[in-house]
Amino acid sequence: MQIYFAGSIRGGGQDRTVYRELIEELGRYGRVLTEHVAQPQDAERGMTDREIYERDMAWLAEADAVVAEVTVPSLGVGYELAAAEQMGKPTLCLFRASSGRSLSAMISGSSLTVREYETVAQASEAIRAFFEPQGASQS
Ligand code: 6K6
Repeated sequence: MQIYFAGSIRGGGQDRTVYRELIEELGRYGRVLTEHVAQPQDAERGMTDREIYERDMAWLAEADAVVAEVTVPSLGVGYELAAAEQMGKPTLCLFRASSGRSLSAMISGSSLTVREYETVAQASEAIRAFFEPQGASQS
């Protein structure tokens, strides 16, 4: 399972710690192609914007599933989500309502799966339900 994680970079990096925790959780279900989203200073080293775009779109095309943290609004994440929807990728959007922000209707009104969470434990449960829809009751 190859997982494309999307989260705001130039849109604002204030949720980077949350991204790191979500990426760690996603690692239980497959290989996360975009771990750099939590460490963008490493990602940008020596790469032009064109190279970043082409690499990320190639990874998106390769991915079996997409998980996006959408609390901090980001043009890049919105673009990736639209592309993922066009490509028919199973996609989960995670949103923290306690942020006081309103999620764009272009995301909440789309056919993408959107789940609200407050704690990382709740996000982990939403991720589990996304990857194991039959329920992991056989513990
Ligand atoms: C790093 C720091 C400032 O600019 C960068 C550029 N580096 C990027 N490296 C990797 N992926 C990127 C980069 N910029 C954007 N992306 C992709 O777009 C990621 O996959 C994110 O999910 C998304 C973030 O978009 P913005 O618009 O918030 O940057």
